[in-house]
Amino acid sequence: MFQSASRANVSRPTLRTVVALSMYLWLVLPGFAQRPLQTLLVGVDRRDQTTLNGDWHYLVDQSPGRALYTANGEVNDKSYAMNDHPHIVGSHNDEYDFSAAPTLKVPGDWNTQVPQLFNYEGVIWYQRDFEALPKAGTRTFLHVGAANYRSHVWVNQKRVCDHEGGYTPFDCEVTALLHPGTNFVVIAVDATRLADGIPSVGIDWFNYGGLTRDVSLVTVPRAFIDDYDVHLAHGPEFLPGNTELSGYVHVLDAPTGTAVTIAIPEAGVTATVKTDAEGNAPFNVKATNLTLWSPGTPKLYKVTLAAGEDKLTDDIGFRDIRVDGTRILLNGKAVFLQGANVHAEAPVRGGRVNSDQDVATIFGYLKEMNANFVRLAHYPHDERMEREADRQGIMIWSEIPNWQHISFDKSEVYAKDVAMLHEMIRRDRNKASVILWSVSNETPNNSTRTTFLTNLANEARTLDRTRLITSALNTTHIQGNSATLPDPFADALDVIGVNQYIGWYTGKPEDADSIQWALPQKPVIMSEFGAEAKFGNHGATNERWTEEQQVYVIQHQFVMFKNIPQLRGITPWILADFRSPTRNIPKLQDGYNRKGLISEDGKKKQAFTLFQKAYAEHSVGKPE
Ligand code: GCB
Repeated sequence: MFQSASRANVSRPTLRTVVALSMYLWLVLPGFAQRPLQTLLVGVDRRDQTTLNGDWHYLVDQSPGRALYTANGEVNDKSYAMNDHPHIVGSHNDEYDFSAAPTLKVPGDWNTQVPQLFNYEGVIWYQRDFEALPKAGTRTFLHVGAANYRSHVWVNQKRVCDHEGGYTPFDCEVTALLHPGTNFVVIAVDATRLADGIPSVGIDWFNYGGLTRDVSLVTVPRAFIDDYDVHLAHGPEFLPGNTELSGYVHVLDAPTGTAVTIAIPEAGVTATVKTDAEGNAPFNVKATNLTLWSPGTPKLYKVTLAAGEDKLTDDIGFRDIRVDGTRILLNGKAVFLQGANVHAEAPVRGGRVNSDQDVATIFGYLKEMNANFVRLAHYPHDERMEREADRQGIMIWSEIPNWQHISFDKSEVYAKDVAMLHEMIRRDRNKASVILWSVSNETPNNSTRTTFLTNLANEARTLDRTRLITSALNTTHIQGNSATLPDPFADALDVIGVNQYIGWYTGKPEDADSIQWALPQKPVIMSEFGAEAKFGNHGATNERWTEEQQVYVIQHQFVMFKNIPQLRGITPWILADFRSPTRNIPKLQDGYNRKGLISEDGKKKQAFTLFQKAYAEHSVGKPE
């Protein structure tokens, strides 16, 4: 999240400066959110890139980060980042040799590539050479899809950026540092969990470390399109037949008045607008014959944006999502979200999701299950997920990793959250599939948290007025057969997510049948529920860890759901069993959270079929 420098030749603002700036902007200028804190390229996968995926040499930085951090915790610029060749007189390096070091595949977590690194949560240094032929009049960025959790990047011995946050992309400008021929990049990735990190130290998923997503070089003209937003105009109400598209194209470092063209040939759109003094070119255009995006018709249009020497084409769908009372309306029609939670862990292969194949496996399951919705838990996933959802017509809940206990009392944590929110929204705001931005999961109900998250929800709203804001809450109060949600943070949300595990963590499965929920008059998604079962473990419905009991718990949840009038969607926890080091019951868990409808090796439990049938029959919830 924190890019302390995106330009190699610009002095690096300190973390404190960025934090102070965010806090200032948060307090003084609530509408500042239109522009990000630092350069972050949008639509990178739509540009010509030089991939840096493949084999990178690596060194494990022992105990922990001995080479990376100085005694007072600063990043050491004179360490392995120098990539000095050993044993050369004057190099003072008898300690390391990247060229002889083993390699890791990028993208990829280190944990599942090297057995000795399976539980490693410290610093690893990555290095690779690359060829460059810099062209006059262009700029080059090093793009990192995600690296967990903190990254420090050097190109040809100069630090080009630092970033905090394991699930969002960052770009470091390297233009001034490249020379024709062989160059090199060193990235130190630190997977250490931080009390003031997002997420914080205690998580119920696997803390995969490393350069977990694609890495590439992106070359653009001097003035270039770094950000854009093309969406169906979003007025106070949905107007059937509305074909007005609006948004902006931002051209970085363009002179005022630079012409920007927006062309959508299939929708009869060609428009030219001009940039303002900030490089921003807002637009409003009428399309003809627009087919709106929906799960039934996931129509995407080729949208070509051009400014000066820059040009790119994206595939964008247009749709309207809003709340009306307790209903969620997609293109003016009430929808019920039939989904599942998904962690970014590749079923069958194991490890962090990073390829088309991993994504195809997950979407194969969702489609087979008859889902129209997915909650991407608990952090932004690989961009391929949103691309595939756009193509396949699956709606998305996307979340930043404010998971349970976060240091809500610290302004620097708020600043990290704001940056992370920007990165998530900026990357995916042109994906029709994303309908919900979630700002948290299961946070404690106190005023510090409520103020923090309310501000964050408002920040998300300022950034993107065309989507709904949600959070998963578990601050329910269940007594006898009455259940309430006395959580003031619900007031800040458009859609309320409720996590509850009646029949597994609390009470008996049958308790659910008679529970009456008194919930705010807003749309509600039952965002987590379920029970653990080991695939192939059979027994009575009251026997824990059996597939039969998992089904039984869910069947009683279904009874309860019929009694929640404002229920507008469900996402069982979770599509597939996933690694969680805290789940340690031998033979049953063995390091896995077993609430999956599918085992980690792709075997479907009985509960999968239960959802598949219920979703085919639309029997769980009905739009009004
Ligand atoms: C939850 C959390 C989720 C856990 C799940 C569980 O409430 O949101 O991250 O994995 O429960 O299995 O306990």
